[in-house]
This record gives sequence, C-alpha cells and structure tokens, in this order.
Amino acid sequence: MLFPSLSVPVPTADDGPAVTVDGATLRRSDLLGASTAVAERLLGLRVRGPVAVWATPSAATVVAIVGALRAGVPVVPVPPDSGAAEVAHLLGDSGAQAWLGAPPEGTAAHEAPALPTVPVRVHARGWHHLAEPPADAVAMIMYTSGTTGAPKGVPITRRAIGACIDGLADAWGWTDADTLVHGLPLFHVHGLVLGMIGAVRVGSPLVHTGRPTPAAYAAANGTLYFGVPTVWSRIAADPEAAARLRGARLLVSGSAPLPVPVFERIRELTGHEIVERYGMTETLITVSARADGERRPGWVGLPLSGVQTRLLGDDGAPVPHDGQSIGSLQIRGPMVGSGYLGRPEATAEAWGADGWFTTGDVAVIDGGGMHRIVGRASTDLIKSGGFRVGAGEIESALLAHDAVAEAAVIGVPDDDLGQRIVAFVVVDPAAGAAPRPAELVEFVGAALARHKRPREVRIVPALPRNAMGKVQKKLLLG
Ligand code: MCA
Ligand code: AMP
Repeated sequence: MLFPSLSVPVPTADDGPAVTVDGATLRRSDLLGASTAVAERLLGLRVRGPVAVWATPSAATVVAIVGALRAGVPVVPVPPDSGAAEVAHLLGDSGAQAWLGAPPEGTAAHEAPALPTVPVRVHARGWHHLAEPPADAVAMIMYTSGTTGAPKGVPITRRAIGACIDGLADAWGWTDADTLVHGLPLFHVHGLVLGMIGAVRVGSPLVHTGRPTPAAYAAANGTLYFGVPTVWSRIAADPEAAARLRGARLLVSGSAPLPVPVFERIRELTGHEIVERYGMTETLITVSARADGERRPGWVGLPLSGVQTRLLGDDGAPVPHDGQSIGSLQIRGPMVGSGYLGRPEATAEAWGADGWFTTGDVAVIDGGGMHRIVGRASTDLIKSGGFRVGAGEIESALLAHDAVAEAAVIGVPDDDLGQRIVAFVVVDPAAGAAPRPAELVEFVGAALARHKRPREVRIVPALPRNAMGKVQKKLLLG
C-alpha cells in the first residue's frame, strides 16, 4: 500500500525502522518527529528556499531532506566531495537561500560564498500536522553534467517523484514488506529519489550501507537491492558475498548499462536475474523490466505506467519498433521534467513543444515494447561508475593549468567502471618542464569532485583535428 503523501513517514503499530544509515536507525516515529521539527523551523523562519544540503550518507541528511519536503521547500543536494568552484556554482545557480544543516568545517562549502544555516537536529521532535504541499511544487533541484559547461540544474516536482516511485513500485512489486538496501550517494536520483524518498513513500525500511561494497550488501539482510553496474560487477567478482544475496527478493541495476556477463554471473551466483531499469536526472526512471515479467540481459524493459517512448531517425522520421532499427530515444510521461533551471536554450534543445524529451541516448525497441539502450549520441557524455561526467567540464579544469595548451577528454571502455575517464593533453611549449600526469590528475581533483579525476592522462604532441579544426575524439580511442 502506498502512502498518499510524498514524504510523510507514517508510524505503524510496531514503529519499525524507517532508515538505517551511518550506524544510526531512525524509527518511523523518529523520522516523522525530526522531519516535522525541521519543517516547523523552515516554515517558522519563512525560508522559502531553495535550501542546500551537504548530502553525506547520514541521518542528518535524511532528516533535512524529508523535513524540507514536508515543508514544501526545494532542496539542492550538494555532493560532499565537491570542489569550491562546484559548490559556488550549485549555490549561485540554484539561488540557494540557506544551508539546511551545517556543512562540516574544512570542506569546500566553507570556501564558497557564505549562506545562513538552518540547523538540523536529528533528536528534535515536532508535532504539528503539516498540510501536503501542492503537487506541482519543486521538491528538489538536482545538478547533472552536460557535454560542455558547468552542470545544469533540473527542477523536479513532487508530482514527478510520486509518479516515478509509484511506477517503480508497480513494476517491481515494491511494498512495505521489503527492506531496501543500497550504499549509493544521496545526491543523485538513484540513491536519493529512488533509494531514500522511494523507501519513505513506499514504507519499506532502508538500510544504507555507507559505501556500496560487496561485503556491506552481503551483511545487510535485505529483500530489495539497488546498485549501479560497477557495484554488481564487484559483487559478481566476490562469490561469497554474492551467495548471501540468494535470499533477496529482487536485485535492481541502473544508471549505466549492465554488461551481459555480469547479469549472467550474478544469476549463477545468486539465482537472481537482475531487473534493469533506465532513466535520467531530467526524466527520472521511465523504463524498467518488471518483477513479474521478462528480464532480458542487455535490455532495460518496458515503459512505466503513463510513459510513452519513440525512436526518431537522423531525418526526424519515426523509426520502426522492430527490435533492430536504431533511433534517437524520446520520452514523455508524468515523471519527465519540464526544463533546466534558467537555461532556455538548453531546454529548447532537449524538450519539444509537444512534451517529448530527447534523451541523447540511442536505442532500439522491439514489437513487444522492450527497450535496449545502444549508446549515447555524443562521445562527450561519459558514464563512469554510474556517475555522469561531461568531457567539457574536465577539459576546462585541465586548461586552467598553466602548462596545458590543449585538452581532450574521452570515456574509454572499462570492465569495472563501464567507462574510465582518459585525458589527452598537449603541453604548452612555453611552460618549461612538462607536468607529470599525476600532477594533472590531482589538479582536476582539487577543482572538481573526486569521480571527475581522469584515471589516466596521456601527454601527446598534438590532438587529431579535422579540416574545420574540430578535435576528432573517435580517433583518440584507436
Ligand atoms: C578514483 N580514485 C583515483 C582516481 N579515481 N585515484 C587516482 N586517480 C584517479 N583518477 C580512487 C578513489 O578515490 C578510491 O580511493 C579508489 O580509487 C577507488 O575508486 P573507485 O574505483 O572509483 O571506486 P569507488 O570509490 O568505490 O566508487 C565506485 C562506486 C561509485 C562506489 C560505484 O562510482 C559510486 O558510488 N557510483 C554511484 C553513482 C550514482 O549513484 N549514480 C547515479 C546517478 P579511496 O578508496 O581511497 O577513496 S542518477 C542516474 O544515473 C539515473 C537517474 C539513473 O538511471 O539512476
Ligand atoms: P544521469 O542523468 O546521471 O541520471 O544519467 C542518465 C544517463 O545514464 C542516461 O541518459 C543513460 O545514458 C544512462 N543510463 C541510465 N540507466 C541506464 C541503463 N539501464 N542502461 C544504459 N544506460 C543507462
């Protein structure tokens, strides 16, 4: 049974656990009381938001986000490994009014322009009945990389989140009898919208493992497990941990393509066929295999309830759904967003007037409506460990180094991460001694989040360019 509200943790007779994270368990009454106290404080201070949350995997983050949702104040989840420029961009671009919960001393949050802080007290309790905010209110603004420039904000409404979670609950038979386990970051759609708000809406206790390691998943004793493909491939390489997932009800993968050998190895080791689902920050999750349906390795399933999909050719003409023909995937449905924050041009490029969103993914659809994601239209969007990274953002970070004259960044196939980030750098001859590759990796790491560091930097004499002077990234792969 789904709760009618997006985010009210409803205590049950046994007052069971709602969320366990970082060694602390919030029972349902704890989460209800503590989030009510946060909401009362926001409403009392007339903070309309957005508010920024330093999104560590912790009880404070959970209480802050559920509290803001209950008050109807939009949240900007800030990745806690962000660099100073990234934090400044997220705060400035979103128009954040305050921090909800104080970011720890020594973090990049303290190098960004200061904002007032609204404290979050995990042990405080509020008792007011709060009205449910309107369905079209923005619940959160999530930042996601594009091919160029700084990450773009995607406002996500309560209605979209509700539609996404309800669609997944239907597809996966997800109920309050499940215990959900994952260790994904609480600042992206996967870990936060599905993995945290989903658990609260469905009423299934969440066990967050801190990091998504095979040992932690094995020890967690859940029924429903979420992971990105890197997590499943590490579990597939750890037969002992995998065997301990045999008793689960459903294993789910998303955020990047699940390699077929990983699907097969997990089936051998656990007896489970992983359910794969597909989504984006801009659309939330739109397509999934069903718990009561076919799970075809390499395919991501059927549209969720209310979702329509179509394929278009280069000429804009419809591509047949015959399981063979490849086209650009477009989606519309109740969980699809309506644009990027403050970026009309980027919005107009991706959202058509008729509500169809161009995903930038290339796909095939078969006669039964099964979808297979073939790849991305642009080599400039990289998926590494399930994180979406724009090549342009890393190239700009490298070009800020005095000794770097030119830089081109690509994603190279990687058994563990799906793609690994590799940078090709031309050194400025006037710079004297060439920088060491490790120095450039750390230079990027100082400016940007950890997962955006190149795994490899190759110093090259020149970048391959076409007659127009455009870098030919496909030639870098060879
Ligand atoms: C990493 N390391 C490096 C470098 N990169 N060292 C030197 N040079 C580098 N370039 C270090 C790390 O800091 C770490 O060190 C160690 O190497 C291992 O790193 P890594 O292999 O990356 O493993 P990890 O840190 O364990 O991360 C793997 C991960 C992570 C846990 C799978 O990538 C992850 O949490 N991914 C989830 C992303 C996600 O949630 N995406 C959802 C987006 P040390 O151990 O010392 O720190 S939402 C979405 O996509 C949509 C809507 C959807 O469909 O879900
Ligand atoms: P993000 O906005 O970080 O959520 O990234 C969205 C992108 O992740 C999509 O456009 C896809 O390229 C990729 N993606 C997500 N789930 C899958 C999946 N199951 N199979 C293939 N690609 C996926």
